[in-house]
Order: sequence, then structure tokens, then C-alpha cells
Amino acid sequence: MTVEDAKYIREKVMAHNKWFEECIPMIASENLMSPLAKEMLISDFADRYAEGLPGKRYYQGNIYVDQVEIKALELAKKVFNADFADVRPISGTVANMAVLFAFANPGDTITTCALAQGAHISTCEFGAFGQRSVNSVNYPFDEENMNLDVDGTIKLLKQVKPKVAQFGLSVFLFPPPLKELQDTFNEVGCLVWEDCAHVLGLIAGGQFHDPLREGVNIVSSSTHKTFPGPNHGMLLGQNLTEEQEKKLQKAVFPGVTSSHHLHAMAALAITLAEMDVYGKEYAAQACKNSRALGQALYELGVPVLCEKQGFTRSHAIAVDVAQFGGGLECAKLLEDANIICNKNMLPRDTSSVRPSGLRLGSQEMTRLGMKETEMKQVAEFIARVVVKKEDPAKVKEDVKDFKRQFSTIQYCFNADEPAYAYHKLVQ
Ligand code: DSN
Repeated sequence: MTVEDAKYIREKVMAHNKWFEECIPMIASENLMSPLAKEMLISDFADRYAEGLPGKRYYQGNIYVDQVEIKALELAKKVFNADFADVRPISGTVANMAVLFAFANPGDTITTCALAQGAHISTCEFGAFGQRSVNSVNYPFDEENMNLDVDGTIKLLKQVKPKVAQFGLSVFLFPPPLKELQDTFNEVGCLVWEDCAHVLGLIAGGQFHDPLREGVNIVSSSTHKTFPGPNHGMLLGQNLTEEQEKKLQKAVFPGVTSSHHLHAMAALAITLAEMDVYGKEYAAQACKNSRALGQALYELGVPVLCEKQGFTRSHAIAVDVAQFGGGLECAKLLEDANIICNKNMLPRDTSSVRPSGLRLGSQEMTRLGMKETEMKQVAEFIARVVVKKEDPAKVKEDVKDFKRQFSTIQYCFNADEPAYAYHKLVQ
């Protein structure tokens, strides 16, 4: 390694930053942290270790780390109205692994959604569920409504009597029918767990659903999708016994983490404080924006799933671009026009490499201050590339002009700072 290598790497990162200043970001699992939260990532917390819980550490030097973590726990419980929180999982998948370590032994049955219907990879045979050797059984899915088939799910739960009933999706258009399943959960006596990663910011803002009031005992999540925090994870709980809480804490450390990325934990604490103030307004706008985007695309001839149901109740929409060359082809063309999104499997697809869909998220555009009017503009850019097959290079120039008007992050304490202030600081 020479200094030239280091320069090369830095240049590439800076080039990426510059590029994204001129892109429309539509990946449904990404977001922008506030400048204040991002500052935490270059603090001295990034260079330190902490193991265990505040006040019971294995390292000295954690005086301020403990104070920040205690504040983060307080804020997490307040924002989500939860009676248990753990802010130490270093990602959503690690949070999922902690739940598995705590509450499932190899061979235990867990019911979950299927990958083709939008489940997260960690719940699959080749993901964390498989690594834990649990017997996972998929719920029946209602493709027309892009949600669980309630009667079939009740039947399945009664039949297999899972130890844990798990929910959560990565293409999360509508809230799971938890209220309808609550009696069955009680009858079966299973623990109810939902991976809320995609919709955590919406839940924080009182949109989508309220899992901890709808029978869910444990919420696992990453903290950087609709919730605009750092790449990190979190666990929340309701009505857990003291023994269950301790099991979960032990599964986090020493089960699946050592130190828990203290700089990210501090950034999470800042984001929780910001969401406590701005979450409601931000989440409501993100949901309005995704519906407006769905409607505009639909009117421009792009098939958007679930038209009859209003396209979505979350930040995300799913579009079927099979007739325009498929998800892979369209996502690449859009990237050439500086519109960043991902190909996605739709329920009838069998290939994740060449699926027929695209998944589009409104949350990051919302953070940058875009509203329903801008969603119409974004839909037009997409239709020019996907439907009209205009040269992406030409559309790109218009996208760049459009995006330059949206360079500050909204819904945070220092909203007057440019979104990319952190990058400018270190350039
Ligand atoms: N892979 C992420 C997504 O885009 O949905 C979830 O971890």
C-alpha cells in the first residue's frame, strides 16, 4: 500500500459523494443522516471499546459513552413507546441474530414470510435462520394485496404452533394484519417478533402501524432506512419478562457482538432525538410522496402494483417493468440517468437476478424536502427513460439540474446546513 493507493481510494469516495449530489436517490433501504448525527461518526467514540451495559463495562474510559447510551435507551423507549430497548446491535441482521440466539434453538419452528414475497435475506435458509438451523415455515401470501393471507396464516399458525411467529418485509407496502392474528398468537402461545427495518422511521412518526400495540413482543431493526440514522441496529420490546429481557441482552453481548460501534450508537441517539421532534411530519410526508409517485407513474403508463389499494401505505412502491425490458435492464438505464433504484422480485418471479420489478422509495427524497409536486417530476424522468426509451444521458442533464435544488436535509436540528456539509468538511 502506498500513499497513491490511499489517494486513489479517497478520490473515489469523493467522486461518489459528488455523483450522489446530482442523483435522485430512490433505494428504499437507504437514507441521509443529519449533519449532527454524521458528526458523531468522526468523534473519538469511533476509536473506543465498550462491552456490556452502561455502568457494567469491561473497559475503563466509558464515562461519557455510558451517559450517551443511557440517553439513547431513554429516547428509544420514548419514541417507540416501548418498555425495553437495546441500542447495541451493530446492524439489523445482527439484531435478528440476537433474537434467534435468545429465543430459538436449532430445530425450533419459526413462521416467517418468503423471500419471493419480499422477506429479508436473514430469514432464509441461506441466511441467519438457516445458520441457526431453525425450521422455518412460510406464511401464505395474497399476491393481489401484497400482504399475508389472513385466513391461511391463522390456519398455519394453529397447525405448526411455532415457538416464534416472525414478520417483516423488505418490500413492505402494507402493514401486516397483526390485529387480526392477535387471538391466534394468544391461542398458540408464541413469541411475536417483527423486523421493522424498512418502516422504522414511519413507525417513529406514527405512520404505517404500531407493532408494539398490536401484539408484537420484539421489534428488531436496522436504523438507516426510513429511520434516517446510522448504519446500525436496535431492539425494542413490550411485555417481555425480566428473564426474556436479560436473555436478549446477553444474546446481543456476548452473543453476537463485542463492542457495539459507539460512534454509530451516538449517531443513533442524535437521530432518535431528531425523530422525537420531526418524525411525525417527515413520516407523513414520506407516505404522501410514495402514493403521489405511484399515481404519477401509473398515469404515465408504468404499471405500479396495488393500484386498487392506493399503491402503498409505506414509503415504497413496487413497479412491474417486465414489458420495458425487466428490472435489471431498467435499473441500469435509470442509473445512467442518475436515478438510483434497485431491481426487485415481484411475487410471480423465480429469478432474483432477472426479476421483473423495480422497488422505489420516497424517504430520502422526502428528507431533502421534496413533496408531491416533485414526485410528479421524478415520475416523468423515470417514464422518459423506461417507457419512452429516451437517451439516459439526455435525461441525466435534467436530473442534475433538478437535484441541485434539493441539497439540504430537512426534518433535523441543523436543517440549514447543506446535506453534504460533512463531505465538504473533509474534502
Ligand atoms: N438489503 C436491504 C434492502 O435493500 O432491503 C435490507 O437489508
